[in-house]
Amino acid sequence: MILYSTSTSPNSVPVRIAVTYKQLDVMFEEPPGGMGSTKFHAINPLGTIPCLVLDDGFVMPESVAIIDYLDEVFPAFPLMPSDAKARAKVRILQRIAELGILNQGIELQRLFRTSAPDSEQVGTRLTRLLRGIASADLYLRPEITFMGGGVTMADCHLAPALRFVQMLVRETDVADLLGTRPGLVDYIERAADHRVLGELLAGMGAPQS
Ligand SMILES: N[C@@H](CCC(=O)N[C@@H](CS)C(=O)NCC(=O)O)C(=O)O
Repeated sequence: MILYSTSTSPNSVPVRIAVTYKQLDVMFEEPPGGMGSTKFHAINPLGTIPCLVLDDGFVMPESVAIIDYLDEVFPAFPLMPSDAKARAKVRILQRIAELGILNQGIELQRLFRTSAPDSEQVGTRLTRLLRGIASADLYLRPEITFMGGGVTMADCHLAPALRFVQMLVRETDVADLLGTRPGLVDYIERAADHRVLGELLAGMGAPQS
């Protein structure tokens, strides 16, 4: 299998975490010709990374679908708990991290990188991001993360999403969005020391100093 991805892409890192933690035989490759290239679009018409290409040639985009697939097909080092309610808790945290934190953070970064960011749009994204952060704080429980034992699907998305927020805070003059959330700060600091999570978070870039 080939995983088209990069070490700095916050949507790719969740899948790289899953692959590394589960010790799978997957090659990490950058998109041939670069992200927007015709060559890569011929492989994945969505044009997005991560994108897993199976040995039979099937092309699988979307980080959540890829991680789900890998965890189902390769059961060793499971990313999901066996209890149904615990699984629901993991999925909630994963979705909050992806949709409520990372996606909002990426849009905010895009706005800040324009010459004159639209303040209304910035306000909307910031509000959504703060809601995502508050929700993650609410739903974070050690037992559904690496802190309770093995890495879970929640960690795959939450750790990179929080690292992305730390980097966003560093590169913009936005307030320290995690500063009032000691539980989340503790989580990301411990993740940075974790054997698998730490290495892949380091590849994304340095945290807020
Ligand atoms: N929902 C997708 C998002 C993928 C995504 O947007 N990836 C970014 C890189 S971090 C990308 O490929 N951007 C290029 C584009 O959208 O054309 C996932 O989780 O895989």
